[in-house]
Amino acid sequence: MPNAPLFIMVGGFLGAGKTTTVGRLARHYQSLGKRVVVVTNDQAADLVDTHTLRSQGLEVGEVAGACFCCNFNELTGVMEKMGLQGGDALPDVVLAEPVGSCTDLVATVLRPLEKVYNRPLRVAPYAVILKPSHGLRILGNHDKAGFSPQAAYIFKKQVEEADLVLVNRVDELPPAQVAELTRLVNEQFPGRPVLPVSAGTGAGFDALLAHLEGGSIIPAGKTMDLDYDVYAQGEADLGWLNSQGSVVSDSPFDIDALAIGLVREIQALLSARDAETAHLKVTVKGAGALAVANSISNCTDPKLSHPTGARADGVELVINARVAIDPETLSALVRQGTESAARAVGGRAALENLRSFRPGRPVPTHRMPQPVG
Ligand SMILES: Nc1nc2c(ncn2[C@@H]2O[C@H](COP(=O)(O)OP(=O)(O)OP(=O)(O)O)[C@@H](O)[C@H]2O)c(=O)[nH]1
Ligand SMILES: [Mg+2]
Repeated sequence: MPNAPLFIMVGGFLGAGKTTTVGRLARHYQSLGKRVVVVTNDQAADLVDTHTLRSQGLEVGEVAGACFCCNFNELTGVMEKMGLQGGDALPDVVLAEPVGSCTDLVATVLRPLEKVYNRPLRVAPYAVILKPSHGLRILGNHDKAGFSPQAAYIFKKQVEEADLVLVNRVDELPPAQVAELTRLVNEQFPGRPVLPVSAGTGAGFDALLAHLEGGSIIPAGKTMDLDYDVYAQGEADLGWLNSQGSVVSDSPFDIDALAIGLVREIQALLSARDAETAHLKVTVKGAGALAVANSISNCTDPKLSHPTGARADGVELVINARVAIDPETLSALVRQGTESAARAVGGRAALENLRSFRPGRPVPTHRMPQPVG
């Protein structure tokens, strides 16, 4: 099937760098003249990731409301709607980003795509991004890893099922930490290539592309054991919040200042409660521009990942937060932080469609732990 679409799923924990990686891979394939579609995924609607990738000019479909594994038919449905089904619109590359608290994706998504889904696809080896800020603490078995042991179990299982492991953020990570993370993966999950990469700068991506296009790396017989009770508890330990909103003011304000202010204010309120952030991300859209700001842990400075330099007197917000805290408190803190960030730029905030919850137990559509025959 040399001409079949290449399906690349990039996994990794919340805030590991999946969207940044997918965006970079998409631009690479586009620069080769290929048609690329991206599929994003979340437990609820209003995804910062979809807005971020669309603002880069990419074709993006969304599976919202459940993870790929629990909503397999929606994944294939979205791919078909986006033109996987033959004809002139056949894409060359499908890039898929799963929910960052999901695992067992080889058995529930990649093998069913090869076996059950009745269309030709070349499924690339499964690359999982290791998030350094939590990886050092979780794989290093530190006392204060930030998350419950059950959430840490998911983090480790994600690495275990990888065909190759990407140590991300090498642009800012001291070489000793890159070496330590590589050592921890080699010791605990031997046999997987470990690539140092930077989704931010593209360092290491030539090697990544060579692996992705080079076929399966770990023998297909590999099957991962997974305790779904622990997995479900680990997901439920995270509070999940997706919201839209707006900020208006009598005079134009700096939309980058609002984006980073939102993340800083909410992050400070969460840190004061000792609630570990897995990923807090916001988009602020106004004057035809989209600012994006993120925080990926309580020990990492919030970052304006897409500055715009734009000013506006009215903007739309999307806020996605995944934090080790109960959903009710998370809602209250996000409201409080949003109001004070809006005041700081001379504006007034309103949040709409705010949904906060604990993710439910994963019940995969298919589970194929056996090797594809
Ligand atoms: N310095 C640096 N920052 C990075 C790198 N990769 C990602 N980031 C930043 O890390 C944050 C999270 O990146 P995302 O790509 O959104 O992470 P994700 O895995 O898609 O997050 P979720 O979808 O929420 O699970 C953003 O602020 C990115 O700009 C990198 O290689 N270097
Ligand atoms: Mg993402």
